[in-house]
Amino acid sequence: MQKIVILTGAGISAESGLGTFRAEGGLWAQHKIEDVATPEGFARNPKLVVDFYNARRAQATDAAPNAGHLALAKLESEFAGEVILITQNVDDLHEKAGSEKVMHMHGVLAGALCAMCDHRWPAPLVMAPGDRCPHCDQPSARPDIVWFGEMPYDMDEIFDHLASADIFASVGTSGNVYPAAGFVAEARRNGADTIEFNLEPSMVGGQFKDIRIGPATQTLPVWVDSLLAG
Ligand code: BJW
Repeated sequence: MQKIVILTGAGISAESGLGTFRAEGGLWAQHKIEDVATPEGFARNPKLVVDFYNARRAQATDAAPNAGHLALAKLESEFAGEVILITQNVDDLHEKAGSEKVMHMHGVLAGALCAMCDHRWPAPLVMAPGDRCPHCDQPSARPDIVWFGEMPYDMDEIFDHLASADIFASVGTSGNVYPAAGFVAEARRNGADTIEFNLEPSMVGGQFKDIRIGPATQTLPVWVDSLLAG
């Protein structure tokens, strides 16, 4: 049975109106990474960080999946082999499109995490600094987001999938952030065919066997239809 492992990044949600990070005018042009995407930034100014994620949670709640998300959901439901979807995105547009098994390696906007006991629970639409953990009752709730210097989720499972992938596809990610940027090398080492979908070659674009340049809403449906046609 063929196994396809797909990694998505902010680019797949761009055409749904959610901002990417490193584009001109993107999220990192508006906010300093070290202020809003590190545990140290959260310790310094929890309100700034909680407000940043409250705003993004509200925006994601209103967003709808696009043809790229829908194509990947169709692949999962119709492909005769196995499809593994790993996303760096914290929005839920893959789920809204109908994908059933999504690994959110950088966490989810819809989640809260206790900084004391690691308990995880559904976040309210608006979190506040000092919200209490329902498990240990400490005022230590934070967004369930993987910040720089923290270990992404599901890494053992992800590396197992990369070791047995026949095809590895990367969609809409700049290849700036590890460990995700290293997945193509890992998949290649294990013999997978590799393909990148992006508006331009990413930082690790040279490592892919094939590159499809263009908006994911256009390139993904074509690729999925060709895979389903056998
Ligand atoms: C389109 C499109 C369209 C636009 N169609 N395409 C030195 C060397 C190596 C590593 C390190 C190092 N120093 C530190 C590190 C580790 C660090 C790291 O990588 N730092 C780099 C800056 C160098 N990484 C970590 O700390 C990670 N943890 C870790 O490494 O733990 C230890 C470990 C060891 C061994 C194994 C495993 C782990 C944690 C990283 C956490 C990242 N968190 C963030 C923020 C939280 C989530 C959130 O707020 O949403 O995650 S950062 C941010 O970047 C976010 C994203 O998920 C991530 C990736 O961004 P992405 O998705 O690639 O977006 P962009 O904007 O960069 O790119 C968009 C792309 O789409 C572009 O290419 C466009 O062209 C394209 N595009 N429209 C198709 N329509």
